[in-house]
Amino acid sequence: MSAHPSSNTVSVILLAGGQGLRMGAATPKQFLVLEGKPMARFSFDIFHSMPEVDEVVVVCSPDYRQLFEGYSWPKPVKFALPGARRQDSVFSGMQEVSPSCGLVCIHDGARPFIDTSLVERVLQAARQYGAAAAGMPVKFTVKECCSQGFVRSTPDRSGIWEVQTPQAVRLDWLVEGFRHSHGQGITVTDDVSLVELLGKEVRMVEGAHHNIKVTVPIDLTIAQNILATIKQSQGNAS
Ligand code: 30A
Repeated sequence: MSAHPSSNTVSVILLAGGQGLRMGAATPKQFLVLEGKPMARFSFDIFHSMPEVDEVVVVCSPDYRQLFEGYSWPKPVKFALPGARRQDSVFSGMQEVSPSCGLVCIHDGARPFIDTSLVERVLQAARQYGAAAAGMPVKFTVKECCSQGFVRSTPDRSGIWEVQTPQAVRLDWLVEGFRHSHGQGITVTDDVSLVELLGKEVRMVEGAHHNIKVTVPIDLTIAQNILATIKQSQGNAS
């Protein structure tokens, strides 16, 4: 097995380029404020607290860079411009990562509730297997429907996982994946297909139910509840 990356260093690409249209708000969802802190700063701060992480590349509109500037962070912070599709934003962030990094860890800024242990487990799996993603086994029934909206089948959901972030991959695999997809003009439609296209295996790592992606207005209420619950359990532990 030659899945081991040549370098142990980790660059994080924090995706925070969304426009916020689905939330019906002027502020993009990843910058809505939770208990005084813009959402994308929750995961940003977690990455800065981890010795395994060497730098953070924030993919966001220049209008929001100030949320990450003017502080003395423990690690270098770089910026990249968002692209039209998610994969374009990942590609844009990839241009800024240190070429000597072994692993790239991609995280969605609208997922504020990661902890160091989840990031560590994803990084560890990516070190071992080359690519890894957080996810959860789906706990609901899934239906396959025809274009008119009638149920055609009920797929067996055992073995079906919902993908979350963080995801981590060897830089050389990510570069190769983009060379491959750009060369063939492919739009990858799901979160793992770029690396899968290369015929590489992606290891799933069990994430957490509270690792939600804030997408629609009700998610903000859910996020406030999760944050209160996390704080309560931290209070109990100390
Ligand atoms: Cl980070 C996308 C997309 O952004 C994408 O739409 N794909 C990928 O294969 C990766 C790399 C990766 C996959 C699985 C586990 C870790 C990293 C990323 N984004 N495919 C489509």
